[in-house]
Amino acid sequence: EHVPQNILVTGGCGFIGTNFVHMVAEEHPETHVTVLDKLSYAGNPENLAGLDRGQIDLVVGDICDAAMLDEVVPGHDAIVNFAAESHNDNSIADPGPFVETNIVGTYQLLEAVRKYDVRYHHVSTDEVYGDMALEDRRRFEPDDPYRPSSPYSSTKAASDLLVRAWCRTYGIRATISNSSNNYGPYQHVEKFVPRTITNILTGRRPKLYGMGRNVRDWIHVEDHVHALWDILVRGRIGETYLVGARCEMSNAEVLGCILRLMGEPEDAYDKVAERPGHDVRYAIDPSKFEEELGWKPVHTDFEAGMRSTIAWYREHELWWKPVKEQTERRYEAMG
Ligand code: NAD
Ligand code: TDX
Repeated sequence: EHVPQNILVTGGCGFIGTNFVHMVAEEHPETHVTVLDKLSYAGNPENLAGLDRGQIDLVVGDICDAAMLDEVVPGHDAIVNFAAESHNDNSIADPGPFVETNIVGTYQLLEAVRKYDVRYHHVSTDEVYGDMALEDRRRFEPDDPYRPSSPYSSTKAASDLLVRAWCRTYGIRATISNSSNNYGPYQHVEKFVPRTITNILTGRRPKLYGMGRNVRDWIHVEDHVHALWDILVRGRIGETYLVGARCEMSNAEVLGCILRLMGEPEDAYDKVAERPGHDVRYAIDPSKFEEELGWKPVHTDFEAGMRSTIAWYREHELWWKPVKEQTERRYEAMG
Protein backbone atom coordinates (compact mmCIF):
# COMPACT_ATOMS: atom_id res chain seq x y z
CA GLU A 1 0.00 0.00 0.00
CA HIS A 2 1.38 3.35 -1.03
CA VAL A 3 -0.60 6.50 -0.20
CA PRO A 4 0.46 9.32 -2.54
CA GLN A 5 1.34 12.63 -0.91
CA ASN A 6 0.98 14.90 -3.90
CA ILE A 7 -1.42 13.93 -6.71
CA LEU A 8 -1.96 15.65 -10.04
CA VAL A 9 -5.63 15.24 -11.00
CA THR A 10 -6.11 16.06 -14.68
CA GLY A 11 -9.69 16.91 -15.66
CA GLY A 12 -10.50 17.52 -11.99
CA CYS A 13 -13.12 20.18 -12.83
CA GLY A 14 -15.31 17.70 -14.75
CA PHE A 15 -17.94 15.30 -13.43
CA ILE A 16 -15.98 12.32 -12.08
CA GLY A 17 -12.79 14.31 -11.40
CA THR A 18 -14.73 16.75 -9.21
CA ASN A 19 -16.23 13.90 -7.22
CA PHE A 20 -12.75 12.37 -6.85
CA VAL A 21 -11.25 15.64 -5.57
CA HIS A 22 -14.11 16.11 -3.07
CA MET A 23 -13.58 12.55 -1.81
CA VAL A 24 -9.84 13.15 -1.33
CA ALA A 25 -10.55 16.46 0.45
CA GLU A 26 -12.96 14.76 2.84
CA GLU A 27 -11.26 11.43 3.44
CA HIS A 28 -7.54 11.98 2.80
CA PRO A 29 -6.61 15.42 4.12
CA GLU A 30 -2.94 14.38 4.22
CA THR A 31 -2.81 14.17 0.40
CA HIS A 32 -2.23 17.37 -1.59
CA VAL A 33 -4.04 17.67 -4.92
CA THR A 34 -3.15 19.79 -7.93
CA VAL A 35 -6.06 19.92 -10.34
CA LEU A 36 -4.93 20.48 -13.93
CA ASP A 37 -7.86 21.33 -16.18
CA LYS A 38 -8.28 23.13 -19.46
CA LEU A 39 -11.76 24.32 -18.39
CA SER A 40 -13.41 23.21 -21.61
CA TYR A 41 -17.20 23.56 -21.87
CA ALA A 42 -17.33 20.51 -19.52
CA GLY A 43 -15.06 21.89 -16.78
CA ASN A 44 -16.27 24.29 -14.09
CA PRO A 45 -13.82 25.78 -11.57
CA GLU A 46 -16.79 26.53 -9.27
CA ASN A 47 -16.86 22.79 -8.58
CA LEU A 48 -13.82 23.29 -6.32
CA ALA A 49 -15.34 26.23 -4.44
CA GLY A 50 -15.29 25.72 -0.69
CA LEU A 51 -12.39 23.26 -0.72
CA ASP A 52 -9.30 24.11 1.35
CA ARG A 53 -6.88 25.88 -1.02
CA GLY A 54 -4.00 24.71 1.17
CA GLN A 55 -4.84 21.16 0.09
CA ILE A 56 -6.38 21.66 -3.35
CA ASP A 57 -4.76 23.83 -6.07
CA LEU A 58 -6.02 24.58 -9.57
CA VAL A 59 -3.76 25.00 -12.60
CA VAL A 60 -5.52 25.90 -15.84
CA GLY A 61 -3.82 24.12 -18.74
CA ASP A 62 -4.14 21.59 -21.54
CA ILE A 63 -2.75 18.05 -21.21
CA CYS A 64 -1.62 18.31 -24.86
CA ASP A 65 0.85 21.05 -23.84
CA ALA A 66 4.17 19.26 -23.22
CA ALA A 67 6.03 22.39 -22.10
CA MET A 68 3.39 23.11 -19.46
CA LEU A 69 3.55 19.48 -18.27
CA ASP A 70 7.32 19.90 -17.81
CA GLU A 71 6.53 22.73 -15.40
CA VAL A 72 3.64 21.12 -13.55
CA VAL A 73 4.35 17.36 -13.33
CA PRO A 74 7.68 17.30 -11.41
CA GLY A 75 7.14 17.05 -7.67
CA HIS A 76 3.96 14.98 -7.96
CA ASP A 77 4.12 11.30 -7.01
CA ALA A 78 0.99 10.27 -8.92
CA ILE A 79 -1.28 11.39 -11.76
CA VAL A 80 -4.92 10.40 -12.05
CA ASN A 81 -6.12 11.26 -15.54
CA PHE A 82 -9.78 12.21 -15.98
CA ALA A 83 -9.13 14.79 -18.72
CA ALA A 84 -11.03 13.77 -21.82
CA GLU A 85 -13.68 14.67 -24.29
CA SER A 86 -16.37 12.41 -22.86
CA HIS A 87 -19.62 12.70 -24.80
CA ASN A 88 -20.49 10.26 -27.60
CA ASP A 89 -22.95 12.58 -29.35
CA ASN A 90 -20.32 15.35 -29.55
CA SER A 91 -17.81 12.86 -30.96
CA ILE A 92 -20.23 11.98 -33.75
CA ALA A 93 -20.77 15.67 -34.60
CA ASP A 94 -17.06 16.59 -34.44
CA PRO A 95 -14.43 13.92 -33.66
CA GLY A 96 -11.36 16.19 -33.92
CA PRO A 97 -11.16 17.30 -30.25
CA PHE A 98 -11.52 13.65 -29.18
CA VAL A 99 -8.45 12.59 -31.17
CA GLU A 100 -6.57 15.57 -29.80
CA THR A 101 -7.35 15.38 -26.08
CA ASN A 102 -7.97 11.66 -25.64
CA ILE A 103 -5.11 10.34 -27.78
CA VAL A 104 -2.51 13.11 -28.08
CA GLY A 105 -3.20 14.35 -24.54
CA THR A 106 -2.70 10.87 -23.08
CA TYR A 107 0.50 10.51 -25.11
CA GLN A 108 1.87 13.77 -23.68
CA LEU A 109 0.97 12.69 -20.13
CA LEU A 110 2.69 9.32 -20.65
CA GLU A 111 5.84 11.03 -21.89
CA ALA A 112 5.88 13.24 -18.80
CA VAL A 113 5.26 10.18 -16.60
CA ARG A 114 8.22 8.44 -18.24
CA LYS A 115 10.48 11.46 -17.88
CA TYR A 116 9.68 12.20 -14.25
CA ASP A 117 8.93 8.62 -13.06
CA VAL A 118 5.45 9.32 -11.72
CA ARG A 119 2.81 6.69 -10.90
CA TYR A 120 -0.05 6.98 -13.44
CA HIS A 121 -3.69 5.93 -13.27
CA HIS A 122 -5.75 6.07 -16.45
CA VAL A 123 -9.51 6.49 -16.08
CA SER A 124 -11.28 4.77 -18.94
CA THR A 125 -14.57 3.27 -19.99
CA ASP A 126 -16.28 -0.07 -20.61
CA GLU A 127 -17.10 1.25 -24.10
CA VAL A 128 -13.63 0.20 -25.33
CA TYR A 129 -14.98 -3.37 -25.52
CA GLY A 130 -17.75 -2.37 -27.92
CA ASP A 131 -21.23 -3.69 -27.26
CA MET A 132 -23.08 -6.97 -26.80
CA ALA A 133 -26.42 -8.25 -28.01
CA LEU A 134 -29.40 -7.99 -25.66
CA GLU A 135 -29.77 -11.79 -25.74
CA ASP A 136 -26.08 -12.30 -24.85
CA ARG A 137 -25.76 -13.02 -21.12
CA ARG A 138 -22.02 -12.48 -21.03
CA ARG A 139 -20.35 -9.49 -19.42
CA PHE A 140 -17.08 -7.83 -20.44
CA GLU A 141 -13.93 -9.16 -18.79
CA PRO A 142 -10.55 -7.42 -18.58
CA ASP A 143 -8.87 -9.48 -21.31
CA ASP A 144 -11.69 -9.24 -23.85
CA PRO A 145 -10.73 -7.76 -27.23
CA TYR A 146 -11.14 -4.04 -27.83
CA ARG A 147 -13.94 -3.35 -30.33
CA PRO A 148 -14.93 0.29 -29.87
CA SER A 149 -17.80 1.63 -31.99
CA SER A 150 -17.88 5.42 -31.73
CA PRO A 151 -15.30 8.13 -32.35
CA TYR A 152 -15.34 8.71 -28.57
CA SER A 153 -14.81 5.10 -27.56
CA SER A 154 -12.21 4.47 -30.27
CA THR A 155 -10.10 7.36 -28.96
CA LYS A 156 -10.46 6.03 -25.40
CA ALA A 157 -9.42 2.57 -26.64
CA ALA A 158 -6.40 4.11 -28.38
CA SER A 159 -5.40 5.89 -25.17
CA ASP A 160 -5.66 2.65 -23.16
CA LEU A 161 -3.41 0.91 -25.70
CA LEU A 162 -0.82 3.68 -25.39
CA VAL A 163 -0.82 3.20 -21.61
CA ARG A 164 -0.34 -0.56 -21.98
CA ALA A 165 2.53 -0.07 -24.45
CA TRP A 166 4.31 2.53 -22.29
CA CYS A 167 3.96 0.19 -19.33
CA ARG A 168 5.47 -2.78 -21.13
CA THR A 169 8.10 -0.96 -23.19
CA TYR A 170 9.28 1.75 -20.83
CA GLY A 171 8.26 0.20 -17.52
CA ILE A 172 6.15 3.15 -16.39
CA ARG A 173 4.11 2.41 -13.26
CA ALA A 174 0.55 2.53 -14.59
CA THR A 175 -2.89 1.07 -14.01
CA ILE A 176 -6.09 1.37 -16.05
CA SER A 177 -9.70 1.21 -14.93
CA ASN A 178 -12.65 0.79 -17.25
CA SER A 179 -15.85 1.75 -15.52
CA SER A 180 -19.47 1.52 -16.56
CA ASN A 181 -21.89 4.48 -16.90
CA ASN A 182 -21.69 6.87 -13.94
CA TYR A 183 -24.50 8.95 -12.46
CA GLY A 184 -24.58 11.40 -9.56
CA PRO A 185 -23.85 15.05 -8.74
CA TYR A 186 -21.86 17.40 -11.03
CA GLN A 187 -22.61 15.50 -14.26
CA HIS A 188 -22.96 17.78 -17.29
CA VAL A 189 -26.54 18.29 -18.51
CA GLU A 190 -25.62 16.90 -21.95
CA LYS A 191 -25.59 13.35 -20.49
CA PHE A 192 -28.74 11.19 -20.41
CA VAL A 193 -29.57 11.23 -16.67
CA PRO A 194 -28.99 14.95 -15.93
CA ARG A 195 -30.42 15.94 -19.31
CA THR A 196 -33.62 14.08 -18.48
CA ILE A 197 -33.86 15.55 -14.96
CA THR A 198 -33.18 19.13 -16.07
CA ASN A 199 -35.49 18.82 -19.08
CA ILE A 200 -38.29 18.04 -16.65
CA LEU A 201 -37.21 20.87 -14.32
CA THR A 202 -37.29 23.38 -17.22
CA GLY A 203 -40.58 22.21 -18.76
CA ARG A 204 -39.04 20.31 -21.68
CA ARG A 205 -39.97 16.73 -22.53
CA PRO A 206 -37.17 14.16 -22.02
CA LYS A 207 -35.80 12.56 -25.18
CA LEU A 208 -35.41 8.82 -25.64
CA TYR A 209 -33.19 7.65 -28.51
CA GLY A 210 -34.74 5.00 -30.75
CA MET A 211 -36.76 2.37 -28.89
CA GLY A 212 -34.97 2.88 -25.56
CA ARG A 213 -34.02 -0.78 -25.40
CA ASN A 214 -30.28 -0.11 -25.21
CA VAL A 215 -28.81 -1.32 -21.94
CA ARG A 216 -26.26 0.53 -19.81
CA ASP A 217 -24.61 -0.74 -16.62
CA TRP A 218 -24.93 2.00 -13.96
CA ILE A 219 -22.64 2.91 -11.08
CA HIS A 220 -22.96 5.81 -8.65
CA VAL A 221 -20.00 8.17 -9.08
CA GLU A 222 -19.17 7.98 -5.34
CA ASP A 223 -18.62 4.24 -5.67
CA HIS A 224 -16.43 4.82 -8.72
CA VAL A 225 -14.16 7.39 -7.04
CA HIS A 226 -13.64 5.11 -4.03
CA ALA A 227 -12.68 2.35 -6.44
CA LEU A 228 -10.16 4.69 -8.07
CA TRP A 229 -8.55 5.50 -4.72
CA ASP A 230 -8.22 1.78 -3.94
CA ILE A 231 -6.55 1.16 -7.31
CA LEU A 232 -4.23 4.13 -6.91
CA VAL A 233 -3.09 2.97 -3.47
CA ARG A 234 -3.24 -0.83 -3.75
CA GLY A 235 -3.59 -1.70 -7.45
CA ARG A 236 -1.01 -3.88 -9.16
CA ILE A 237 1.13 -2.07 -11.73
CA GLY A 238 0.23 -3.03 -15.29
CA GLU A 239 -3.28 -4.22 -14.38
CA THR A 240 -6.63 -3.36 -15.92
CA TYR A 241 -9.55 -3.24 -13.48
CA LEU A 242 -13.23 -3.29 -14.47
CA VAL A 243 -15.29 -1.13 -12.13
CA GLY A 244 -19.04 -1.70 -12.13
CA ALA A 245 -21.93 -2.28 -9.76
CA ARG A 246 -23.90 -5.01 -11.60
CA CYS A 247 -26.77 -2.68 -12.42
CA GLU A 248 -27.90 -3.22 -16.00
CA MET A 249 -30.94 -1.23 -17.07
CA SER A 250 -32.47 -0.26 -20.39
CA ASN A 251 -32.70 3.45 -21.17
CA ALA A 252 -36.50 3.14 -21.07
CA GLU A 253 -36.25 1.75 -17.51
CA VAL A 254 -33.94 4.56 -16.39
CA LEU A 255 -36.25 7.15 -17.94
CA GLY A 256 -39.30 5.49 -16.33
CA CYS A 257 -37.59 5.61 -12.93
CA ILE A 258 -36.82 9.34 -13.26
CA LEU A 259 -40.35 10.18 -14.48
CA ARG A 260 -41.87 8.26 -11.56
CA LEU A 261 -39.59 9.83 -8.94
CA MET A 262 -40.34 13.30 -10.32
CA GLY A 263 -44.11 12.74 -10.34
CA GLU A 264 -44.48 12.84 -14.14
CA PRO A 265 -46.80 10.65 -16.24
CA GLU A 266 -45.00 7.58 -17.55
CA ASP A 267 -45.49 8.65 -21.18
CA ALA A 268 -44.26 12.26 -20.72
CA TYR A 269 -41.31 11.96 -23.09
CA ASP A 270 -40.50 12.12 -26.82
CA LYS A 271 -38.99 9.35 -28.91
CA VAL A 272 -36.29 10.91 -31.08
CA ALA A 273 -33.89 9.75 -33.77
CA GLU A 274 -31.55 6.86 -33.00
CA ARG A 275 -27.87 7.71 -32.25
CA PRO A 276 -25.77 6.62 -35.28
CA GLY A 277 -23.89 3.42 -34.45
CA HIS A 278 -25.66 3.28 -31.06
CA ASP A 279 -24.11 0.57 -28.85
CA VAL A 280 -26.76 -1.95 -27.83
CA ARG A 281 -25.60 -3.21 -24.45
CA TYR A 282 -22.70 -2.66 -22.07
CA ALA A 283 -22.15 -4.88 -19.04
CA ILE A 284 -18.97 -5.51 -17.09
CA ASP A 285 -17.93 -8.21 -14.70
CA PRO A 286 -16.27 -6.52 -11.70
CA SER A 287 -15.45 -9.83 -9.94
CA LYS A 288 -11.69 -9.67 -10.42
CA PHE A 289 -11.52 -6.14 -9.11
CA GLU A 290 -13.75 -6.91 -6.13
CA GLU A 291 -11.81 -10.03 -5.19
CA GLU A 292 -8.38 -8.48 -5.60
CA LEU A 293 -8.94 -5.15 -3.89
CA GLY A 294 -11.91 -5.91 -1.65
CA TRP A 295 -13.97 -3.05 -3.09
CA LYS A 296 -17.78 -3.12 -2.89
CA PRO A 297 -20.31 -0.56 -4.12
CA VAL A 298 -22.30 1.19 -1.38
CA HIS A 299 -25.02 2.63 -3.64
CA THR A 300 -26.64 -0.69 -4.53
CA ASP A 301 -30.20 0.70 -4.66
CA PHE A 302 -30.47 2.49 -8.04
CA GLU A 303 -33.77 4.17 -7.19
CA ALA A 304 -32.35 5.60 -3.96
CA GLY A 305 -29.25 6.82 -5.79
CA MET A 306 -31.44 8.41 -8.45
CA ARG A 307 -33.65 10.08 -5.82
CA SER A 308 -30.62 11.78 -4.25
CA THR A 309 -29.28 12.72 -7.70
CA ILE A 310 -32.61 14.36 -8.60
CA ALA A 311 -32.53 16.22 -5.26
CA TRP A 312 -29.01 17.46 -6.05
CA TYR A 313 -30.12 18.90 -9.42
CA ARG A 314 -33.17 20.52 -7.77
CA GLU A 315 -30.89 22.15 -5.18
CA HIS A 316 -28.15 23.21 -7.62
CA GLU A 317 -30.07 25.03 -10.30
CA LEU A 318 -27.48 27.81 -10.25
CA TRP A 319 -24.85 25.25 -11.22
CA TRP A 320 -26.59 23.87 -14.34
CA LYS A 321 -29.04 26.59 -15.44
CA PRO A 322 -26.36 28.75 -17.15
CA VAL A 323 -25.43 25.95 -19.58
CA LYS A 324 -28.81 24.31 -20.11
CA GLU A 325 -30.06 26.49 -22.99
CA GLN A 326 -26.83 26.24 -24.98
CA THR A 327 -26.69 22.47 -24.46
CA GLU A 328 -30.19 22.01 -25.84
CA ARG A 329 -29.40 24.37 -28.72
CA ARG A 330 -26.37 22.21 -29.53
CA TYR A 331 -28.61 19.13 -29.57
CA GLU A 332 -31.01 20.93 -31.94
CA ALA A 333 -28.11 21.80 -34.26
CA MET A 334 -27.07 18.13 -34.34
CA GLY A 335 -30.54 17.35 -35.73
P1 NAD B 1 -16.32 15.40 -18.23
O1 NAD B 1 -16.51 15.69 -19.67
O2 NAD B 1 -17.41 15.74 -17.26
O3 NAD B 1 -14.98 16.13 -17.70
C1 NAD B 1 -13.80 16.19 -18.44
C2 NAD B 1 -12.89 17.23 -17.80
O4 NAD B 1 -11.65 17.24 -18.52
C3 NAD B 1 -13.44 18.66 -17.87
O5 NAD B 1 -13.22 19.31 -16.64
C4 NAD B 1 -12.63 19.31 -18.98
O6 NAD B 1 -12.46 20.72 -18.82
C5 NAD B 1 -11.29 18.59 -18.85
N1 NAD B 1 -10.52 18.56 -20.09
C6 NAD B 1 -10.98 18.26 -21.34
N2 NAD B 1 -9.97 18.34 -22.24
C7 NAD B 1 -8.86 18.67 -21.54
C8 NAD B 1 -7.50 18.90 -21.90
N3 NAD B 1 -7.11 18.77 -23.17
N4 NAD B 1 -6.63 19.24 -20.93
C9 NAD B 1 -7.02 19.38 -19.65
N5 NAD B 1 -8.29 19.18 -19.25
C10 NAD B 1 -9.20 18.83 -20.18
O7 NAD B 1 -15.96 13.84 -18.17
P2 NAD B 1 -16.29 12.75 -17.04
O8 NAD B 1 -17.64 12.18 -17.31
O9 NAD B 1 -15.95 13.26 -15.70
O10 NAD B 1 -15.25 11.61 -17.45
C11 NAD B 1 -13.94 11.58 -16.89
C12 NAD B 1 -13.21 10.38 -17.44
O11 NAD B 1 -13.92 9.20 -17.10
C13 NAD B 1 -13.09 10.38 -18.97
O12 NAD B 1 -11.83 9.87 -19.32
C14 NAD B 1 -14.17 9.41 -19.41
O13 NAD B 1 -13.81 8.81 -20.62
C15 NAD B 1 -14.19 8.43 -18.26
N6 NAD B 1 -15.46 7.72 -18.04
C16 NAD B 1 -16.62 8.41 -17.86
C17 NAD B 1 -17.81 7.71 -17.59
C18 NAD B 1 -19.11 8.41 -17.36
O14 NAD B 1 -20.15 7.75 -17.25
N7 NAD B 1 -19.16 9.72 -17.29
C19 NAD B 1 -17.79 6.31 -17.51
C20 NAD B 1 -16.56 5.64 -17.69
C21 NAD B 1 -15.42 6.36 -17.94
O1 TDX C 1 -31.20 12.49 -24.36
C1 TDX C 1 -30.71 11.34 -24.42
N1 TDX C 1 -31.55 10.28 -24.65
C2 TDX C 1 -31.10 8.99 -24.71
O2 TDX C 1 -31.90 8.06 -24.92
C3 TDX C 1 -29.29 11.08 -24.25
C4 TDX C 1 -28.34 12.23 -24.01
C5 TDX C 1 -28.86 9.77 -24.30
N2 TDX C 1 -29.73 8.75 -24.53
C6 TDX C 1 -29.24 7.35 -24.51
C7 TDX C 1 -27.95 7.07 -25.24
C8 TDX C 1 -27.31 5.99 -24.41
O3 TDX C 1 -27.79 4.71 -24.80
O4 TDX C 1 -28.96 7.07 -23.14
C9 TDX C 1 -27.79 6.26 -22.98
C10 TDX C 1 -26.76 7.03 -22.15
O5 TDX C 1 -26.30 8.12 -22.93
P1 TDX C 1 -25.08 9.06 -22.45
O6 TDX C 1 -25.43 9.69 -21.16
O7 TDX C 1 -24.73 9.92 -23.61
O8 TDX C 1 -23.93 8.00 -22.13
P2 TDX C 1 -23.17 6.88 -23.00
O9 TDX C 1 -23.18 7.20 -24.45
O10 TDX C 1 -23.68 5.55 -22.57
O11 TDX C 1 -21.66 7.11 -22.46
C11 TDX C 1 -21.43 7.35 -21.05
O12 TDX C 1 -20.96 6.21 -20.40
C12 TDX C 1 -19.69 5.76 -20.74
C13 TDX C 1 -20.44 8.49 -20.84
O13 TDX C 1 -20.91 9.67 -21.49
C14 TDX C 1 -19.07 8.11 -21.34
O14 TDX C 1 -18.13 9.14 -21.05
C15 TDX C 1 -18.64 6.86 -20.65
O15 TDX C 1 -17.44 6.40 -21.18
